[in-house]
Amino acid sequence: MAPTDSEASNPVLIEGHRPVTPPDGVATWDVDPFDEAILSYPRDFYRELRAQGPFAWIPRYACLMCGRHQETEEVFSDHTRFVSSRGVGLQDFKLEKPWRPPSMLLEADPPEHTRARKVMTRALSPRVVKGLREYFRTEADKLIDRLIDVESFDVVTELAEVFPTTVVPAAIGLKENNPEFLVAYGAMVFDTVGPDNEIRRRAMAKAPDVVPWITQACTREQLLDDYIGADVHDAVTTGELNENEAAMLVRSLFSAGLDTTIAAISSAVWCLGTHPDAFAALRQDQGLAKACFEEVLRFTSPVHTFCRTANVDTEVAGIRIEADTKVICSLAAANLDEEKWPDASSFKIDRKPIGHLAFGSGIHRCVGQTIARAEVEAILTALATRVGAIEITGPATWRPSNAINGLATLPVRLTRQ
Ligand code: OVM
Repeated sequence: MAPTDSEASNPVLIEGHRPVTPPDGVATWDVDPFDEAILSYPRDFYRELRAQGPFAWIPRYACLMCGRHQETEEVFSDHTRFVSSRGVGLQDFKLEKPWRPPSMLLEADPPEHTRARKVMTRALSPRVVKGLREYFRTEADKLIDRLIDVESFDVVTELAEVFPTTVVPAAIGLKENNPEFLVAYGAMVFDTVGPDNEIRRRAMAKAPDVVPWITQACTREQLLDDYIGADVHDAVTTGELNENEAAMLVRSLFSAGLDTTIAAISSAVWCLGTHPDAFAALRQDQGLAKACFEEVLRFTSPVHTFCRTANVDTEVAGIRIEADTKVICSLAAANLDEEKWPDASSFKIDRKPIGHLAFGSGIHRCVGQTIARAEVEAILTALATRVGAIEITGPATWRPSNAINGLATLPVRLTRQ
């Protein structure tokens, strides 16, 4: 049975079910964190958010928001007080119907989450990723070779989108790939974290075409034997999952595994293009690829925002948080917190920013991070070994998304070394 990702529904706010006044000691901040202008250039907003205190009250959405490292990590990692099963966007699944059947990983709590996570951890084990590394390296080398000495090309469409939408479906074993639909689906997943704004509606406009295709792509019949997708479906044979649940977990691979790495790869090229000395250091020592990616994650936060919902009356940093309160966690603001990272607004390739929140923290911490690392390190290594200079040839523009921080366009020229 396929997941019944049925018709998309817009959020319907049910009044009176959520605290509508700020807790004592929290400043009210009349701002829209999902405003396109803020999402396209968020750094000043992040600084103001941190300056508000541990939390700010956002009256427009009747939510708390945090962006200091300490409190963001506390909220994000405590799954007993701050649950995910009520959705990780502004919508409270207890009150409003989600646009798709909730993810068994992202939008779940223990014990359901634990059961799904166990299957996914096995399907994405170090042994599996080790087996993909050489394939990723070969594909990255081929792609970079093709792009070297091209007058100018767009990193987003010609490199960052091409690579994950080629190698990830291949690793999953998807029989009939459709990169355009996979990218469109990623936009739906992440833009529905936000309110019913233009950004969300634009992404959801493609749902009638894309959702049925994704639903089909997650079924056992569409997946080749002996690849990651079939490995997930093997959990049906062992009795750990039913068929519908296995398809839902494959859906998580498509949901979480593309938009995120597309943003990460384009941001990595942007970081190196704008910091030639960092690129020179990477060329000198390819061993820096790992550290470089960690700093790209901290500096750019491919997922900038997810929410949690307080399930009990509690307290964080001396602030009372009432049960049913949504907390918007700005992972990107936390990753730029000067209190945590000296000279936080500088990109330092050898910083080794242990404790960044780009992969989240706690029990939901990115289960695919080893595969993400293998992908990005393959691209960084290909650049370091083949390219002499990354020259940005036109304006870099950022794509306003309700949850992804990624470029819209990045024109560059790569010169052969
Ligand atoms: C999922 C999912 C979707 C988006 C992101 C994510 C970052 C997971 O459907 O399970 O993790």
